[in-house]
Amino acid sequence: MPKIIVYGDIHGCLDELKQLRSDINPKKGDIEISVGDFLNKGPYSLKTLRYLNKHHILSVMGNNEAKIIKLYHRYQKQGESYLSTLRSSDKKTLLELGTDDITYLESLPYYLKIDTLTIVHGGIVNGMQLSENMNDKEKKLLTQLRFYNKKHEPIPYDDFENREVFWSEEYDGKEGFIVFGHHPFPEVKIEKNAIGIDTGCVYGGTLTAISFTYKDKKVNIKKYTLHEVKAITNHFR
Ligand SMILES: [Mn+2]
Repeated sequence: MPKIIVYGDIHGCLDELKQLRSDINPKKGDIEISVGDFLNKGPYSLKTLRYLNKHHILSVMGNNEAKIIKLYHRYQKQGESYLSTLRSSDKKTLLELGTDDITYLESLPYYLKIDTLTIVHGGIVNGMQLSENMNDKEKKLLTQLRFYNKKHEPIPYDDFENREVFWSEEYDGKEGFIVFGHHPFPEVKIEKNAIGIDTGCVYGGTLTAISFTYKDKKVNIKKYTLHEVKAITNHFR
């Protein structure tokens, strides 16, 4: 039976991705999708991008892909001097990529929906409707959402003090069952209407994938399988 396979945040950890794929052994007809943040921080950004394309693995936009696109355009404008302002891993990733690669990154969708399954990198706020013409604020949430404060407002990553609840704990399911990444959890974060599969491979955790059976254009969200491989090392020290 055909499957939909979604990979957690790869962050250039190509060796682990290859190991995970060899464990899963995808067949022709399976649909493979990266949850975004397949590049940056880890060892092989460009090679991972090429590998995804070669194996027809789809991806949604992660905040790291969005960031590299932004940096690339600033670099084009400001020239060499701009590079010295960047973090070393951002700079390394940026310099690996060519114009065609950036064009590919710019083509990534902010979400993918297959039947009742939805894939986004960060998360979605209840009441938000996924559509082709979302504004920049909504796109930012899709790639970056993590915690709400007491007033249910999304807060920036570094506002540790006001973390009240993680978005997926309150998600109402109206935009489908969501597979997301972005926030590394020590173990897969399982909710009623969502599942977080970033298990921090680049930080020495594991690379996780989730697979669903896909028959007659129907995804069985109740019945999924988790796959994981251990990181070779902490790639981001
Ligand atoms: Mn991310």
